[in-house]
This record gives sequence, structure tokens and C-alpha cells, in this order.
Amino acid sequence: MIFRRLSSPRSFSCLRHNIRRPLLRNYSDDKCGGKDGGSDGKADLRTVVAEQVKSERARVKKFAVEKANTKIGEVTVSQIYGGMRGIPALLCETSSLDPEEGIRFRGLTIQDLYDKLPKLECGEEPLPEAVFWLLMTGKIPSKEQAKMITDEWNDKAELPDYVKKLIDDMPTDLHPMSQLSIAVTSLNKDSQFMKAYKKGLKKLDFWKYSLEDTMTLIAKLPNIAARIYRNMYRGGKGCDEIDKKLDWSGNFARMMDYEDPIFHELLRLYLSIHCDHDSGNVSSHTTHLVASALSDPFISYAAGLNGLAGPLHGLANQEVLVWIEKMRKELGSENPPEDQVRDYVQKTLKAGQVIPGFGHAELRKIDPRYTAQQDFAKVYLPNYEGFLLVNTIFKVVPPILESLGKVKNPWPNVDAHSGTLLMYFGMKEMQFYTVLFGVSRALGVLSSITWHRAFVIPIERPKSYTTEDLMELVKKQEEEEQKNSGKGGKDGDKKADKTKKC
Ligand code: CMX
Repeated sequence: MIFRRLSSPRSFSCLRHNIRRPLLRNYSDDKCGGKDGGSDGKADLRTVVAEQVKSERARVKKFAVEKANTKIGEVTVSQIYGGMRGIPALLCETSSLDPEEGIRFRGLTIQDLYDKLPKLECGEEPLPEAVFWLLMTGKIPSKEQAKMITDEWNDKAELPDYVKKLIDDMPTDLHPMSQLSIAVTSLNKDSQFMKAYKKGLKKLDFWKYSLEDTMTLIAKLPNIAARIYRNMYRGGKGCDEIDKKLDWSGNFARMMDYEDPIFHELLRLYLSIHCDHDSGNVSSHTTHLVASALSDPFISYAAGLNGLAGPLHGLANQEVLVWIEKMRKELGSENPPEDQVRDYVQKTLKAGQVIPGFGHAELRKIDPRYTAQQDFAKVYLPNYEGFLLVNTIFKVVPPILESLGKVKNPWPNVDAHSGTLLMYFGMKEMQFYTVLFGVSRALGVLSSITWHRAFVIPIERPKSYTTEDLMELVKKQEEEEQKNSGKGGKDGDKKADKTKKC
């Protein structure tokens, strides 16, 4: 699958040409925008969401009441000991993950994002602002509606002084994900949700204040992340002012001191495709779980970020580059040949380590987010040695993982590619990669918890068992089954006899 993007040198030079010009000069032009974003593409986000909450709430309530006792699955002992794989237990309105096909955001594939969402005039990547609108409303925004989001986020981007100071006072050798989580937590001082809750907010209005905090948090995330970046890697120097002519990603790139408009495009792609991956992954589930206790969106998302910082989840994008760099050093080449890469992969596995960037708990095919990034590289950096090495790894790793006989998905996931693209544009600070993932993931999970509040989903509280309890439960169940099968046998025989007589 090739993700459609204009790959001609004309479009490339168009982007480069824009470096000295405002990127958003024709932003309100509706030619690429959709019309179904709400009221013929003109309504604002809050109005569109309020209308939908009204109708969806009624539809969902009817379904949940009428089908309350319908069973949709069973739970086995192996699922309890196996990380709850496959247990159908979570709600996610914003995206769904098919093991064979990959992610769909409100029903749209990544290719659909390219085809349907508004972009910048000279841009080819979907705007994360438009992705957010889609996740919140399930509708394609017009260019005008995407621009409304950009404007609001630009207006709310400024950090309070105490947050700036907090970030500046953190040790520069503290992992940037810890810094991000601390700074996000600290923003809850001004949570509108908590303020309203303390005043006695009605349950049915929870979502409104959750959405307000969501808008504030997403607006400030690039500023927080860029400040951490500058402190850690640029001696605290650089710009922290929003350019209102730029979009969310453009400002983020600029505040990290990346001027190349192709990098801005990469960031748009990156921030769009990492936004959501249904509710079962660690960062999304954690955010939902904490938010279900009515924690405000800031501290709920900070909890999700701490989950994202694990090496089996979001930190894998850092681990991939660490692993690749070690390989290059050991093999003494920027782009080592296939047989040497194969030996290095075997050596990693023999040392009892996983191959980072490969495998997935849910997906069973090549991650379409990997393919989207591969296609970006084919257009903008086809001869980059890092990209060529990623391609060699892609060729070498799956058959080896398959040969182990236990890996359920030998194919690359999103993290196998992202770091190499960042490296090409000069972002060599691998520790920072998961922060970019974190900024993007906010779009999905914060939309998701707003909808959970609209549906007034109660606090999460699944049942847990000790191993002794489980053994006892299983024993009783087996005894019951034996008893029943004995009975069943006799009853069955009687029935059979009856049938014969008839
Ligand atoms: N390299 C080596 N072994 C792997 C492997 C990999 N990339 N992926 C899975 N395996 C192993 C598992 O460790 C497990 O081994 P044991 O039975 O000895 O414990 C076995 O194969 C079966 O695992 P699985 O059912 O296929 O995968 P899980 O659902 O348990 O784990 C994941 C999924 C992503 C944690 C795993 O594939 C992995 O560790 N991959 C590397 C890290 C990574 O890229 N993570 C990012 C995932 C994307 C994201 O969530 O952000």
C-alpha cells in the first residue's frame, strides 16, 4: 500500500519555498476541506459536539438498556494470566483496531486521512487539528473548522509562569518523559473541570468541562515539550513564542528550532498517526482508568504518559534507535549489509532481548503507521543511509521472529520507523522521541475521555482474584460440570428415548 501524497519535485520545492513565507497564507481556502464537519462546515467544535452528545447519548442509552444482558464474550484463565489479551471489556468511540488492517480513526484509515482531511495549501500531510476534530466529532472538518482549532490552540498555548519555572528547575538529566508528565500534572492547578466539580457540577455536564481542559492541555503541550527540549539540548536557548500564522505542528517545530518545512510536514504526519490506537493500549487505558475516578484531564493524561514511557510501549521508538546505533557502531558501518544485520538480530535475541519496533499485542500485519512513514521517506529521503538500513532490518527481522515459533506478529510497528525520520532532520536526541508520541497521543485519549464523560461511564472496577480463589473457582466449576454432565447424560438418554418412541 502506498499512501497517496504528491511526490513531484514541484510539491517538494513548493514546501521549501515556503520557508521564508507564512505557511498558512491561504488557510481559509475551502477547496480541500470537507463539508460534513457540522452546519455546512461552519459551526464551532463545541456546538457540533453538544448536538452529537444529545443524540448519541439517547442512542447509546437505548442500546445499553435494551441489550444489557447480551453476552459478547467469555474470559479464560489464560487471559487473566496473559495480560487480558482479547477480553472485550473497553469502550472506545474514537478509533478501532483491526488486527489484520490496522487502525481506523472514527472509521477512517490512514489513507482516508490523506484523501479527506484538510491540509495546508502546499502541504500533503493531514493536519493534526483536523484529526482532533474528526476524533471528537466523527466528522470531517472544513478548512475553516480546522483553522478554528489552530487559532484556539495558538491563543491558549502560553504557559503559566509557575510551569515555566517548574520545567526550568528540573534536572536536565531527568528523562524528558518524566519532565513532561510532571509539567502536565502541574497544569491541573487551573483545571476548569475540578473548579466546576467543586461547585457541584451536574453529571450530565461533566463532558463540557472535560473538553475545556482538553483544549487547554493540547494547546500547551507543544510549548511544554519544546521547553523541555530546549533546556535539555539547546542550553535553554530558543523561541517560546507562538507565531499565530503557523499551525500547531509548525509552531511546535519552530519552538524546537526546526525551520525546515519538510520537517514541519513530518511532524504533521507524526502527530496525526500516533494520536489513537483504540482503548486497550497502556497509555489510553491508563488515561481512561484514572479519568474514570473523575480525576481531571491533566492528571489523567499524566498517568497515561507514565505508561507510554515504558519500553514495551511508547519508549520503543527510543529503544529502536538505541539498538540501531549500537548495531552501526559494532558493525562499523552506517548501512551494514544484510548478512551482518541478520547476525546482529540473532545476537540480540540470544542475549534474551526483544527486537524493538517489531511485534504487537493486537496487530497481526505490518502496521499501516509504519507504511505511512516509509512512504514519506521514499519521497523525501530515499537515499538516506538510515532509511536504507531500516529497509534492510524490515527484510531481515520478520523471518527470524517467525522462526522462533512464538512471536504472534513478526512485522514492524509504528516505532520501527519514526526515529530514523527524526534523525534525518537532525533530531538526534533519542530520549526525546517518546515525548513527540506523547504530544500526539493526547488528541485521541482526551477526546475519548470526554466522550466517556458524555456517556456518564462509571468508575472502572473490574473483579480480581487471588490464584487460590481462581483455583477454587475452577475446581467448583469442573465439579458442577461433571455433575451436570452426569445428569445431562441421563436426561439426554430419556429425551433420546422419547424421540425414538415418537
Ligand atoms: N522480539 C523478540 N521477541 C518477541 C518480540 C520481538 N519484537 N515480540 C514478541 N516477542 C516474544 C515475546 O517476548 C513473547 O516471548 P515469551 O513467551 O518468551 O515471553 C512471545 O514472543 C509472544 O509474545 P506476543 O504474544 O507475540 O507479544 P505480546 O503481546 O506479549 O507483546 C509487544 C507485544 C509489543 C510487547 C512485543 O511484541 C514486544 O516486546 N515488541 C518489542 C517492543 C515494541 O516494539 N513495542 C512497541 C509496540 C507498539 C506500542 O505499543 O507502542
